[in-house]
Amino acid sequence: MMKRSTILILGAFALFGCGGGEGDQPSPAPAPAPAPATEAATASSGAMAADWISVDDGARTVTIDLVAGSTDANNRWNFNGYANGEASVVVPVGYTVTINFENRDPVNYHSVSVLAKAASYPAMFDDAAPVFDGAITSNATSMTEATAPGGGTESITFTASAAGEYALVCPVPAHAVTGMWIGFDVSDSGESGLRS
Ligand SMILES: [Cu+2]
Repeated sequence: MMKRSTILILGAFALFGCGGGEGDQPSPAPAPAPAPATEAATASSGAMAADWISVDDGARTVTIDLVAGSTDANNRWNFNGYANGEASVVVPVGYTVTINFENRDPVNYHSVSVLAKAASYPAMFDDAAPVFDGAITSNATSMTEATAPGGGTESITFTASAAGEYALVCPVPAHAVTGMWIGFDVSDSGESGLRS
């Protein structure tokens, strides 16, 4: 028994060793074209163009047409159909960002503030102060005085002065805790667009 097992083990070792030796040799087959793999990598990790995000690299500006309640996703408590951080707007660091905010929810007031990214947000905000000066709509924590339902609008402008991961959050009570926020990434690589 011992002798036969030894022979089997040696035989298996010889097979693996032989295979490894062949693998070390240069392959005669032509290398696959690299283009498809490169495109796939870009699509899965990079930001894509979106028709509601306009970037002017010459002027170093980004204009975001941010709409609350444009779809019924998350009970209309969404930004351009996204909630729970499932998408992120990406802007280059140092750019001037204008958010043209519109509330198409027929019922609820909404708002937006650029806050530090977090795993979750509280139901009530003592302080929804934005991370960048001016990056908040008026009366942002009010259920009755934020941007009005049925088409209310407000524009805000600020400078995305520091690279990092932030979020566009609605600080109206109970909205952010139930998912009314998306990511807002300030890139130091010049990348811009929508990552989803
Ligand atoms: Cu809201």
